[in-house]
Amino acid sequence: MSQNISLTRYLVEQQRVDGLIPSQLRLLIEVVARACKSISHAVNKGALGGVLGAAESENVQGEIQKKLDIIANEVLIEANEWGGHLAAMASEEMEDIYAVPNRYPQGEYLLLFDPLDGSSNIDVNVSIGTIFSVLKKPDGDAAVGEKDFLQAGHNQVAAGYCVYGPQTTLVLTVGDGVAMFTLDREQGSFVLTQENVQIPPDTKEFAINMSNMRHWDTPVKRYVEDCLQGSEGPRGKDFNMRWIASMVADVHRILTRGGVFLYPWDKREPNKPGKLRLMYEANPMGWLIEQAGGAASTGTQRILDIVPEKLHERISVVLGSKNEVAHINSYFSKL
Ligand code: AHM
Ligand code: MG
Repeated sequence: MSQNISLTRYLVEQQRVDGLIPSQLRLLIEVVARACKSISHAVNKGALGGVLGAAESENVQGEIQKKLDIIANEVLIEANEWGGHLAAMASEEMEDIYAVPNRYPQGEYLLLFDPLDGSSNIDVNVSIGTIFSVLKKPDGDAAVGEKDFLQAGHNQVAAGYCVYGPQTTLVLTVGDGVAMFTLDREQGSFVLTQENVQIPPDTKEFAINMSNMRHWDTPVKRYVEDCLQGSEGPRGKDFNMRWIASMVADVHRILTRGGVFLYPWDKREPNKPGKLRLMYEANPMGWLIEQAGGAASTGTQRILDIVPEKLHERISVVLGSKNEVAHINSYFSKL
């Protein structure tokens, strides 16, 4: 693989040769990547940097924030607010949108992120990550507001994540397939390590938090029960299970070797459609998965077609290998 193509060169070529990325968007992606590099350094230092443990605060979702959640959120905001490429940002860690302050030029893009996904894994030295999604602010002179963000996922113009694991890897789509870049710490830059990522359409591996089984709805229960019966059951093959509890790491495995990931609606909080957030978790991951030839649904509907009603909307998520997602959807349609 071309060891010497940096993220910068890749983006310049996408802009110049393919005309896929306007310059503001290229700048935006580079700034997000720089912020991820800085978060990666903080993650790497761990206890030595005093970044582990809980902060004394809760986020809008009522979840206890970890110190690294807050640090990552601040890094992303500070990196992105002054460059002139953004109109506003939204984050899992902030109740309201963050409009770019008047002292800086306003750009035409909207950036959404989950600054540190998989927070429960921070203190135990397991892979975590940053997820991001980019939308265009709808035309019009009105000041930017939350309503500008409420667009279906198929309107995304860029999406990606950075996984902080044994390697730090940035995974990106601008609508022309999926590319992976590994952080070269000696060079200080992300280097292209895989292009045109393709997910195998069939799989024998599923990812779900099995401890919630008694809370699931019938279609999900039936699907998992059928998988567990392996070669003796209706699927006629043995399945393997993985659950990292960091969506970034589970999705990274699926992009690498296939599989399906499910975080379905369950009865614990029946009024919420699921645990994961639509706009900065399901949409960017759903688009990456589709761009790699996979599928992303709620069980009954394509995730990218959902028009959000609020910023922190939650959603049921089924994504991964195309034929397996279609098979899971069929359990829902049998109801
Ligand atoms: P977070 O954004 O607060 O870290 O929560 C999202 C995470 C996902 O990364 C992961 O798939 C899921 O929550 C794990 O949930 P559970 O603790 O039920 O296993
Ligand atoms: Mg998250």
